[in-house]
Amino acid sequence: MMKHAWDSYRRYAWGSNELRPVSKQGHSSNLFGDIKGATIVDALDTLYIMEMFEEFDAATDWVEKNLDFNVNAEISVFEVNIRFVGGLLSAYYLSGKEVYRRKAVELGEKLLPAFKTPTGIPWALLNLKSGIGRNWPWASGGSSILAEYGTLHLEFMHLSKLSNNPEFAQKVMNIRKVLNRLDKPQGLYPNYLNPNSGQWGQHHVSVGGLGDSFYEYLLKAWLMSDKTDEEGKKMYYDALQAIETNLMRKSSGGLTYIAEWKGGLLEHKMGHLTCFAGGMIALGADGAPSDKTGHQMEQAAEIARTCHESYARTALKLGPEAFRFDGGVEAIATRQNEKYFILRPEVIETYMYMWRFTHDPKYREWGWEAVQALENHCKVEGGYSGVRDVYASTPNYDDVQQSFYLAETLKYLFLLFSEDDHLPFEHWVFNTEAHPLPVCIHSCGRHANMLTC
Ligand code: DMJ
Repeated sequence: MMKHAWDSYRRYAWGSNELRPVSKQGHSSNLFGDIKGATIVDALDTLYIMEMFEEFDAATDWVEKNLDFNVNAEISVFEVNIRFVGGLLSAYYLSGKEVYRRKAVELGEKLLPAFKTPTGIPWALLNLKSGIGRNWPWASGGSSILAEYGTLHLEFMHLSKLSNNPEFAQKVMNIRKVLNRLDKPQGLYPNYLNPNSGQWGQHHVSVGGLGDSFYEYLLKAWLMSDKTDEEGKKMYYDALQAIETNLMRKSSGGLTYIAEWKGGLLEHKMGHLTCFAGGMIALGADGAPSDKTGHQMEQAAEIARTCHESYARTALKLGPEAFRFDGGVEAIATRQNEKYFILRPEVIETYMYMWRFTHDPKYREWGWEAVQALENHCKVEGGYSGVRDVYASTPNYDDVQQSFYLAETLKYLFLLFSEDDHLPFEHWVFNTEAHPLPVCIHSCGRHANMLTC
């Protein structure tokens, strides 16, 4: 699958950000401004892990000659960080090639002006040439987004380590300081925070879009620090407790789901993005306070089951973007604009974590069902495409092969069917784009054929 996705990109869209697999041409979203090659950088570590070294070398050659951050264009700080900085860091730690360290630090430095706000909470958007930032025009009261400013921590800690420049780490530690000074409604973190006033915007809370990877990075910051970052640990387990109390519910049919919270009212909807939480809760269960390990493993397994149901209840056996638990339905999308599937990884990601922690064969069976569905309904001659309606009996292609399909979906599938000592969790944490970063950032050295700690 990786070979087909990569060869198709190489043949039809080399150097573009993404591939249009049906029309067989390049595709670029405005998330990356004029930066090019998102698929190449996002796929580097997957190629390496799958031992596709010829392809990895071609990608390295492209990065050396063509990857250029001197662009007069606005980028998404979050997307560029998780895909480009994260991808370059992993490529460096896996291969030891200096070019990746240099490019990661160069790009990190270009992102620093985003933090020039009265609170130090970064802007969502940044012009890489002028250093002028702003927020998404649609965000409540000019706010920055929790899942965006809260998903820089892992990469920025490594940037400080690799550059000997403490500024990166200071910037992300300050974000925590701002958050810890604020009152949290019911212990929850609203998705919107104004970077000028340091006050929350609308009280919307989500473990899916706009919130998701903030929670993931609290847990992983603690794990990546070799369990020395007590602040990250506390923030994660406190937040998870508030989520359990206020957002987690069980349907009458017995499916556990995580709803969205709007000023105290629940919207009984769960996004595909939220399905990553099964893996996150499993990953954190071992360190859970007050004998909650078993309870959290059960929650993780229940979320995995619910997300599997969201796939099983469709015609194509692929999950919708969001599914509901109201109006007489369970784990089914009811709105036309929530029926699409864009090759997202979160459900397979959760299967992979659950497999590693339980070795229950059902997780590999569910992963294999997803492989077959991808092969039957998303594979086209020119790569893999998302589909517009998972309930329609034949696929209507969206004609985009997302870069995260190569970075995440295919990597998590590969790891689901690999031995546990392949990137073991004691030594590696995955950033939110599935780029592995070594644990123990205090002293990274070269070990076996990989840079680790
Ligand atoms: C990826 O870019 C990351 O996983 C992010 O955290 C959420 N969205 C996509 C995949 O769905």
